[in-house]
Amino acid sequence: MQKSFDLLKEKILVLDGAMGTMLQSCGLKPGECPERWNIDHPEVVQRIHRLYVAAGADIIQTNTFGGNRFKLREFGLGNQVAEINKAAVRLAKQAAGDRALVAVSIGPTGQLIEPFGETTFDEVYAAFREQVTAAVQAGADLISLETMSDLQEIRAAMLAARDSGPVPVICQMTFEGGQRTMLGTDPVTAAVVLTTLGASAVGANCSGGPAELLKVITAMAMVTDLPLVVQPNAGLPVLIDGQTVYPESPATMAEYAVKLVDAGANIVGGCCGTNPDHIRAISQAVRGRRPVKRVVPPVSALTGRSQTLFIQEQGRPIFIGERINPTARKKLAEDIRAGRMLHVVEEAQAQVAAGAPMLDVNVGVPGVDEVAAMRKAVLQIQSTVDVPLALDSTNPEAIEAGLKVFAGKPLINSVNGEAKSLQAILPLARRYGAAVLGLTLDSHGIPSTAEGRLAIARRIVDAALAYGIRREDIYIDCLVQTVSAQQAEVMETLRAIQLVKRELGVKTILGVSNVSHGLPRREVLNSTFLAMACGFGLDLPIMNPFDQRMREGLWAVAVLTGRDPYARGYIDEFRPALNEAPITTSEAAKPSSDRQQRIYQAVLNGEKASIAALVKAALEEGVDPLVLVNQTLIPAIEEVGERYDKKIFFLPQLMLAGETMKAAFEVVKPRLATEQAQNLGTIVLATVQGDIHDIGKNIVAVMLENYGWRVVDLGRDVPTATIVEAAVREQATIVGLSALMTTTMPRMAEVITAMRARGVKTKVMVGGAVVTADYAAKIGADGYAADARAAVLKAKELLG
Ligand code: HCB
Repeated sequence: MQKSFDLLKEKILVLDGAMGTMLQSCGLKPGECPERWNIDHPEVVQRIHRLYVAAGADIIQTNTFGGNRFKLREFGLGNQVAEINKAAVRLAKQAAGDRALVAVSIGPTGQLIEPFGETTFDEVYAAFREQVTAAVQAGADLISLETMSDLQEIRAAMLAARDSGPVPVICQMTFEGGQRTMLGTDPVTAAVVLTTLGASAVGANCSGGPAELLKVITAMAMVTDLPLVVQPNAGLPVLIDGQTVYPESPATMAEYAVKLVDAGANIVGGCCGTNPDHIRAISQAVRGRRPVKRVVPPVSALTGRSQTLFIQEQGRPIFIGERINPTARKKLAEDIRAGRMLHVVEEAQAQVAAGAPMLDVNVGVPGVDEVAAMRKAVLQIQSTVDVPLALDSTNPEAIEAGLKVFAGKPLINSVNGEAKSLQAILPLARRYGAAVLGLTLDSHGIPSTAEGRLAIARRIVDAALAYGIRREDIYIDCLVQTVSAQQAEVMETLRAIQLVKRELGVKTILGVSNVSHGLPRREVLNSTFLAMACGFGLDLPIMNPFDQRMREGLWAVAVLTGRDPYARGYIDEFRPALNEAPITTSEAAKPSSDRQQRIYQAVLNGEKASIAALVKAALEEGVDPLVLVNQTLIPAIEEVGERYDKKIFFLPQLMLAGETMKAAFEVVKPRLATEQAQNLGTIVLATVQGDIHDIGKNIVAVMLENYGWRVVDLGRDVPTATIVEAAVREQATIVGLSALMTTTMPRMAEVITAMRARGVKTKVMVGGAVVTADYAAKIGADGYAADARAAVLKAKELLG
């Protein structure tokens, strides 16, 4: 029975290994055309295929890596593309029988595509189309796009592959050092773009060996739910006695194959330097393994060539810079009309410099050839700034021109609820792997109610889904009217945002500044409306990046809507520059080892999740728990306090540091309390009412227990009456009070007065950062302790 690509749902599929290096070992000379061997030496090519099938390959790849017209032209074979590719597929099919699938191997054209070179997207598309069509006609089961470094080239190949018939397409790029392709694309961006383009599997081949590709596969696994494919080289080649040698053995490649499968790979094979021995070892190693189940939450993302912008519900909201729009901008319109694009590019650069993570591009000047203008603008903008673009036009041809030349995943701005618009735009989004912005208007205009807008949004979303566009790639603009003309409708827009998100589960977009047309001080209205819209759930505002109030307002939005936990981002953005002079910690209290230094830093950073492990490790290494408390933890929290004083830190950081201390202390505490001694008596401890600081009081408690006291810890924020009650009930020898604020210190006096008024003679010891010996004496306390050690001594003294 013929194998099916669907098998990868149940098992790991094994791809074959290298063809080129195998042909070389069979006599292919340097400079000779490998693809010609499909015609001249078919028996050799077929023998290699058979060896791979016998080694356990589920998929074998044809000898057509350079079988496109550009490459074949170099050997005078430019007019034999169909013949060579068809012959190659026939050879592979005969060798595969029903034991393996045949994938036509499609490598790069070797051309530099615009803007880096002269070759156009259409020319490259045509070359791939010719090659893939021949291979598919000859019966190729799969299309394998491989060793691509240019995102534009693999996009063109992908379109050609999809246009050649319903054959699964596996897409592989090659990454230098596991980080970026030669033209700068990172694995995440590649995966996002290829997933939206409709690949059947994405991944990487070639590169510098399996260790590098493990990083690539791990990164891709986070952002795509597609099957992952990987074909590493047998390591980085080295030259030994004039021979190119690939270092990795079959056993090592097999070990890595298992690691790659564990990282999420579904299809594993080999590239340069691998041979049937490697594939046999890989096949044996992955036999019986089932694909790892990956749960990848839907990812809303747009990309440039070398970066991905995630539109998520965390952090500062992303926005789209709106300034490349000639409406009412004479100089820009003139620049576009003249086809110069100088101001367009300057405007793009300035917006990105002002912090715009994404740009809208509208070149709709009356009378201009918008198709040519869009093409040129996109090419030139992308040559200088690499951010995702929103291609903004009412002309589908202009949109398509932009989609072709933009290397990445753009946003189409826009489609609306009219059938004509949906039919023109949605197929473009699907074809070119773009996200789409739907305007809630149709032939009747913009509905005045939120419900009316929701109805149109639903129509757009349903149509987009029917075209195969993923829900996470649909953005709805609920359109705001100007408040001066339609005041009652502004709140309807906001309600619509909420409704659309809740009912349709898509992201929302809004051109914010429309709201203020016709009114003075537009920036006041714009920034307020922006904040309101974000409060209602707006995901992606379109706005002026030069409006500082709006830009900064987005940081405030992030804090106020809980998108910026502990206001970390806000504080980073707005705190005064860090004082260069280091904050001094006394010599004696300085952490002495790297480990302690790390713990010190962890308290400063508020790393409450990792502190326990760090402290545990330090204790296991033999650090004295008391030393850890006195020389690392306490100095660290004190430095937090100093930073707070100097307005370098703010309340969220104080809170995080406090929680981190608590987590650290949970680990240290049992170690401190192991040395039990005699029972000296009972001490009732409390932080006084109104004060929630208890780190110091907790340390005092542990130390007292450690020295033989029974401690009744009443906790923090403890009412005076409760303390007095406990002193009597527990027949306490000493009451220990803690206060850390000038506002709560008087509570200590209140406790002493209440005790004495009730005739309770129990001795009282006081402490806490703000308390002094003088103050203790003034309120009639029996003792004062500056730190936990002093508290132990003072308690003993009070015991007499
Ligand atoms: Co807090 N806080 N804090 N805080 N906080 C302080 C105490 C300030 C000094 C910071 C500042 O402004 N520079 C300040 C008080 C200023 C003042 O009154 N003059 C302050 C403020 C203002 C506030 C808030 C009002 C902030 C706000 O909301 N705007 C708020 C108060 C809420 C409330 O209590 N109602 C607040 C909140 C917090 C937390 C929650 C974020 C966190 C506490 C977490 C917790 O304890 N579970 C916190 C922290 C961590 C601090 C700092 C940074 C550290 C305190 C600390 O743990 N020190 C502190 C700044 C500082 O002190 N440098 C800042 C380390 C311990 C080991 O020292 O002095 O407590 P310790 O204890 C020693 C010693 O005094 C003695 O032994 C201990 C061990 O050696 N000892 C006793 C203590 N109690 C004893 C009792 C005895 O009988 C005998 C000895």
